[in-house]
Amino acid sequence: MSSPRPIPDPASLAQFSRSIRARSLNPLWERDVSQKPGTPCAPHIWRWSDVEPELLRACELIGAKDADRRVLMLENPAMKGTSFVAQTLFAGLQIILPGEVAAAHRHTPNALRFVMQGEGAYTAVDGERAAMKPGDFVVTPNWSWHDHGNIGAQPVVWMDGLDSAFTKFFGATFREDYPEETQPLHRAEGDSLAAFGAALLPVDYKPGGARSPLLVYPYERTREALAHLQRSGGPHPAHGVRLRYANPGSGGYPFPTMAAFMRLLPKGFAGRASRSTENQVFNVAEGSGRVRIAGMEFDFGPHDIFVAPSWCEVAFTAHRECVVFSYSDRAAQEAMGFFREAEPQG
Ligand code: 1HN
Repeated sequence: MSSPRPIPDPASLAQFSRSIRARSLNPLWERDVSQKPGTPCAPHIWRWSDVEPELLRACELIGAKDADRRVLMLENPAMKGTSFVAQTLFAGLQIILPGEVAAAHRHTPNALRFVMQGEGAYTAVDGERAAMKPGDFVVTPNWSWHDHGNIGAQPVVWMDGLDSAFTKFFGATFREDYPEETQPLHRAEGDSLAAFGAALLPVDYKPGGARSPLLVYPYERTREALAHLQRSGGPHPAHGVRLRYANPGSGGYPFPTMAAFMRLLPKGFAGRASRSTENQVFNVAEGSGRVRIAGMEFDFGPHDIFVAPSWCEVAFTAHRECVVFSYSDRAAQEAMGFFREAEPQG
C-alpha cells in the first residue's frame, strides 16, 4: 500500500494547469470519460409532400448548367452546417429533367442511388450505362467516372447516399472532372447484371475488392425475392422480411463503408423495438406506417425519408404492406469491430 498522498496546494495545481495547457496538454482525469454510445444526430423525417414541391421549384430556378448536380441535401437539424444526415452519412435528393445531362466526374467518396420517381434517366459508371427505374439500387464505387442523363419525358428523382463523411474525416476527399461532358461507353447496357447478377461469376473474375462489380440491383428482382421470402419464412419480429444488398463477388456489402437493405413489412405488422450502433437512413418505396425512433413517432408514406441515429430504439408499424429501403454505416462498423445490436425486451 502506498502512503496517502499529501493534498497538493491550490497554487501548485493552478500553476501546473497553466503550464500543461500552454503546451497543448490536457488532463484526462478532468474530462468526462463516461464512454457511451450515441451521436449528436437527431431522429428526423423528411416528408415527400414537403420535399417534392421544393425539388420542382429548384428545377425552375436552377438550370442543369448552374449546378453540377441539382441536389437538395438532407441535413440533420441537430447538425446544422455539416451537410450530413447523420454523423457518418450524406443524403441528398437529386432531380434531373428530360434532356438534361449531369456531367462526368469522379470522387473518392462512394455513392449509392435509390431511385424514387420517374423513368427515362440513366447513369453511366466506368463505361457502362444503366437505365434507372423506381426502386432500383445503383452503385457508384469510389473513384469511378460517373455521369447521368434523362432521355425520357418525365423528371426523375433519386436519393444519393454518400460516405463523404468518412473521406472528410480522413482528409482524403479528392474529385476530378472528366474532360468531356459524358464518358465513352465501352460495355453494353446490362453487361454487369448479366455477368454478376445471376449467382454466376466470370471465370477469371478475382473477387477481392470491397466494391460491388454490379452496377444496378433492379427493383423487380428485389421485390420478387422479398415476396418469396415472405411466403416461405415470414417476418423477423423487429425487422420484417429483410434482405441485404450483397457484393456478388464476395458476399459482403456493396461498399467498404455502407450497407444497404430492403425490407417488407406485411400489412398490420407491429414490430418489436430494436437498436444498433448503425446510423441508418430509410426511404419508403411503398406503403404507409409509423416508425418510433428514440421515443419519437413519425407517420410515413411513399418517398418519405427518415434517419435513425446510432443506438436509438427503432420500431415499425405497417398500416399497409410496406417496402422500405435503407442504408447505413454498418459495413464500416463491422470491418472495424464496432457494430453492436440489441433487441430490448418489453
Ligand atoms: C455527387 O457526385 C453526386 O454524382 C450526387 O450524382 C451527390 C453529393 C456530394 C458530393 C458529390 C452525383 C453528391 C455528389
